[in-house]
Amino acid sequence: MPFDDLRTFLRALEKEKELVRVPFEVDPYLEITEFADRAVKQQRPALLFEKPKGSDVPLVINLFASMRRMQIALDVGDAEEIAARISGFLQMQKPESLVDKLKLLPRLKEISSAFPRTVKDGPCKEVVRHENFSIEEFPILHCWPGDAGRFITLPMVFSRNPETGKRNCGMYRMQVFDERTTGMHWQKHKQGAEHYRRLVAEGKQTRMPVAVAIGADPVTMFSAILPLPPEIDEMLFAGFVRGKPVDMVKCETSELEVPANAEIVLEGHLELGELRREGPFGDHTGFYSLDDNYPVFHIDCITQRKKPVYAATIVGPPPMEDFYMGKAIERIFLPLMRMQLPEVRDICMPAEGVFHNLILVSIRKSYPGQARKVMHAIWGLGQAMFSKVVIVVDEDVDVQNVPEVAWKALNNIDPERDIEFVHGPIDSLDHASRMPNYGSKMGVDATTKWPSEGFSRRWPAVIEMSSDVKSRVDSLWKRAGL
Ligand SMILES: Cc1cc2nc3c(=O)[nH]c(=O)nc-3n(C[C@H](O)[C@H](O)[C@H](O)COP(=O)(O)O)c2cc1C
Ligand SMILES: [Mn+2]
Repeated sequence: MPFDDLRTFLRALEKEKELVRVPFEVDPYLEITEFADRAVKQQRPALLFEKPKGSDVPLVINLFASMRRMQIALDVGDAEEIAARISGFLQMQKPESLVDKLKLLPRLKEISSAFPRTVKDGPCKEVVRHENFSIEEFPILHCWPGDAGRFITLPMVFSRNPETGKRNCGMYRMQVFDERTTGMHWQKHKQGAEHYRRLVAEGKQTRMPVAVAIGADPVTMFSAILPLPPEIDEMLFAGFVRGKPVDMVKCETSELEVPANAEIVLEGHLELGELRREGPFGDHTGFYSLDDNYPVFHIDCITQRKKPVYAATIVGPPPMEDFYMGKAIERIFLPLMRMQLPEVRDICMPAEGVFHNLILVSIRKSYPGQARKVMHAIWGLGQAMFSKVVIVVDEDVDVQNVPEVAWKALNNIDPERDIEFVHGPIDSLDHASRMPNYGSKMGVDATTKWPSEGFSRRWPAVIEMSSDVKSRVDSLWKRAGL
């Protein structure tokens, strides 16, 4: 059964010994970060701080910070199960016989349960405040010593595309400026920023309504970070993954909708054209991302549960919680990538590459130059465009095994011949590119080179022991006392 809200998820985690309560006072200023950082690196349970200093609202962190917790969150034995369900859809055939048609029925149910439902009311409306509120009531983290202030780190930010009316939900951090004002750190390439640009270009209104939900059922929370194509509603995807529609409820002050089961909802608006310095912020690159100008979010109304739980995460030197979320995304999106790039066998984004710096790709090579074709396709594919280094290897290389990739790839390249540089869009968090958002990327063709690619020498085989000798030594091993 999918979780109905954050608290049922917390109960499930507690039952599985995947959640620890911290009953004494801990400071959201830096101290909770140090707890969360050590907990994720030592693979300890999620942490529920019952008494964050200076707030009556408990704080939960590291909800998704292990493979196991990711599985519980998504209610699967393995993220690959979701990938298999997606593949099932993509490969759906026209039913020929009655039996085929009957087999389709569960699929149809799956589709119908994916659509979000609009409901009249929900727990996120237990308390509605148009006045006399302050976000400083919540235990918002000051994560790292060099941060510009407190940041809301796990928000689901809702906006609408003014041209198509389609909804978007993205996770964009929000720096607290005062009791009712925050930053809105949607980077240039993200959907919230695109909606903002569309509204400015239309010139019909001066404000952009935005709603922010904090804490919900885990699949809905997770869906906010998915790199979906712009016009696909994250709430639809969440409903598909949950096998149950996401209930959405209309905001008090705008036409936007938010998950009815949310813990806390901040309703507000941006004044188009108003920008303010945001950052620095200790980011998921493991470095402080530089300060820059971003829109300002004005909060008009807070709706919440009577006793809300505040959900947060920290990012920083990897691996952090977002690595595990990213790993699940990698698994879920592989079949979608393979629709366009069928030669791709597997991909891996190692933790040290912080998603955008490194992607390892194994391919089944069938024609000359195919590794380069795959690199360029990745640079043209949604948020994979940010991949600063793409390393393409043959299908016999296990890309999940980073030492194996390093060993084989380094042996297989003639650097001047096999490395290619391109210019293009760069992740906003990259601090090394010559200018923000624009710079160079590198592709490494570490596949076996063919005569049809101009390689005329012989290519050696990888060393392997014969299997009969292996099994004989298996039996002698113990006799040797090893
Ligand atoms: C913990 C966490 C924090 C994030 N913070 C930001 C952020 O501040 N700004 C941003 O543009 N993307 C941020 N992201 C990445 C986006 O959520 C991600 O790119 C998402 O796919 C964007 O959705 P969109 O394509 O609908 O805009 C963050 C991701 C995670 C996991
Ligand atoms: Mn989106």
